[in-house]
Amino acid sequence: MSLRHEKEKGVNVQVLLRCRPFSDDELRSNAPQVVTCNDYNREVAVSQNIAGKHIDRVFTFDKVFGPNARQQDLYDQAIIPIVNEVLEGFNCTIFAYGQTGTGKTYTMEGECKRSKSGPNGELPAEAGVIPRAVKQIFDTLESQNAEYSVKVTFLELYNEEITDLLAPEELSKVSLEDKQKKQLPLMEDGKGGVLVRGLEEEIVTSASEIFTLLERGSAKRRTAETLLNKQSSRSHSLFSITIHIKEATPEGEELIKCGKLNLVDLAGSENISRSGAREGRAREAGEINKSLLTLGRVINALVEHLGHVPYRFLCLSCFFVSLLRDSLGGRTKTCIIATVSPAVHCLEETLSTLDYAHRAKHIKNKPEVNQK
Ligand code: ADP
Ligand code: ZZD
Repeated sequence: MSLRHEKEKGVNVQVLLRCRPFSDDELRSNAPQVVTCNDYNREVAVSQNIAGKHIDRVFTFDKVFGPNARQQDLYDQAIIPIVNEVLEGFNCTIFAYGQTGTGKTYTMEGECKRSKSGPNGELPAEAGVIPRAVKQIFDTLESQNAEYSVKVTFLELYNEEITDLLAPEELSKVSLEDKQKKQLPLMEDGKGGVLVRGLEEEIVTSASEIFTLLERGSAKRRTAETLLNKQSSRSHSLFSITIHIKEATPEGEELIKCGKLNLVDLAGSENISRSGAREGRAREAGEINKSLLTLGRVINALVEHLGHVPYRFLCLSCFFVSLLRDSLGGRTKTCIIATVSPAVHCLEETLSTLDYAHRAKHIKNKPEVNQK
């Protein structure tokens, strides 16, 4: 599609589906398989037997990654082009959406069971989107003859609270009474968005520096989870990387392009309320994750073209809302990676994830390059 066309018509949110392999436990218990992926045809089939009747539902997505797809396959086929657009000066957001235990964190972060990286600075095979994107960005910038700067932030949202995972202070000092004080203040950025004041924005000069920060961030998250008794399935995490590139136009003028990549690992989708009844119960229990509730409502409203999109619904964390606002129907290019399990015991959540993800395909954004 031509750039002008994109600007006028908007581009759809890109929706990918990834199904994880059976876990060892599921294999041991001979869990029946209900999800079948056809990566080539971009189709996912869910089959179930109800009262002796066999029912098949088939969904088509922009891309489908079955249980055999490796981290590198997903990255090469779906993420490389997005990161290239960030390097061209677009804002892009990638969300991982799905039930807890289906591979959101595996997809976004990955795992490094043994060494942090292979020889020659190569990433481990299990590295996810975040480390691969960082590597692609620095490899590209270092091969170009341009001046650049790179900044990263890494934060976590739990209920209405933001934790800065890069802030240097000792987490052992964080106590429950201190928690209030550690909340980051939010302020308007004057452009309709919201900024987190006091958020640690680390300027980094190499990929290896980012890995040190990631290590700090994930250690900090683990400590916070234990100390504050958090349920990680209820928190969202956001890693973002902002790039400024100074270029000279053929006329010798200076041009600054600014691209930003947001990588969001959403809380488990099973926490999203879909029926009023369930919401009522959750509210009684006083445990609604407001941000999550709203993501579902935002998707619904956008898909149904309701005049009023409830971004501010329930006065949830403004920062996350402003990210959603821009990523679902705004100026950002957005990709949703929906994750599911192949096993029968997840069937209900799998169908709900597939339905939501399928609906999100209709959301359109109007991406614009940021340049001065
Ligand atoms: P979530 O973040 O959605 O709760 P995780 O990323 O923690 O889920 O994944 C749950 C488990 O499944 C982990 O042990 C992870 O290693 C494994 N897993 C998830 N996706 C894959 C995959 N595509 N290939 C291999 N293992 C996976
Ligand atoms: N998923 C792991 C972290 C966790 O939950 O702790 S894996 C990647 C992105 C953001 C944060 C951490 C990582 C991760 C890592 C693990 C340990 C120390 C540093 C970073 C990782 C995995 C593979 C390649 C690079 C980084």
